Amino acid sequence: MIPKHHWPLLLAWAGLAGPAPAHVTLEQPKAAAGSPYKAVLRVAHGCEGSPTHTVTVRLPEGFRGARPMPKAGWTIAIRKAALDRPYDSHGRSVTEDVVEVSWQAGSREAWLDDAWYDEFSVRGQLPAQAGPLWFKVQQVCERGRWDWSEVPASGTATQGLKAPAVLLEVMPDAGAGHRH
Ligand SMILES: [Cu+2]
Repeated sequence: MIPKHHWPLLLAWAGLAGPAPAHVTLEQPKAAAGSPYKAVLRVAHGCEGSPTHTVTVRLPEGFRGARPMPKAGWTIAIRKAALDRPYDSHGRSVTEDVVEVSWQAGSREAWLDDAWYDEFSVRGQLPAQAGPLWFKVQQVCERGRWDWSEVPASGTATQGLKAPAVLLEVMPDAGAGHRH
């Protein structure tokens, strides 16, 4: 028995011609505006057979207060930047925020083999406004790299893009507010 909420996904797969694009995907590609969200990025393969040792995510504007989840064997680096539009959190003005998170394998043993998949998680607060958010992911391998950074000129369809950025659809939420 397949859970009901998986049906649209199966239908989407059935409609694809040729091999399914695995790439880098989000475990939950839709979430409610104004809610906390754990972005679980799934890296499904390496670079033409080569293992992955570094994954860097550029967070979309509006994804606030990001906190990466540690991974055994990997070290985390965070890059912060000043915000064009500061915001309030718990009564304090936030003027800079995390804009990029990077995981780097600490040793060869931790490398992600091309035949395996792994997950990289970062939690944050979604904007109150609905709309598409794009996570741009750089995947560096022993040989070669992927820049999952292509965004369609309009709309959210990524068909035909060789290395699409990872789309999160932020859906309107009637009861939106600041939650934890
Ligand atoms: Cu792929």
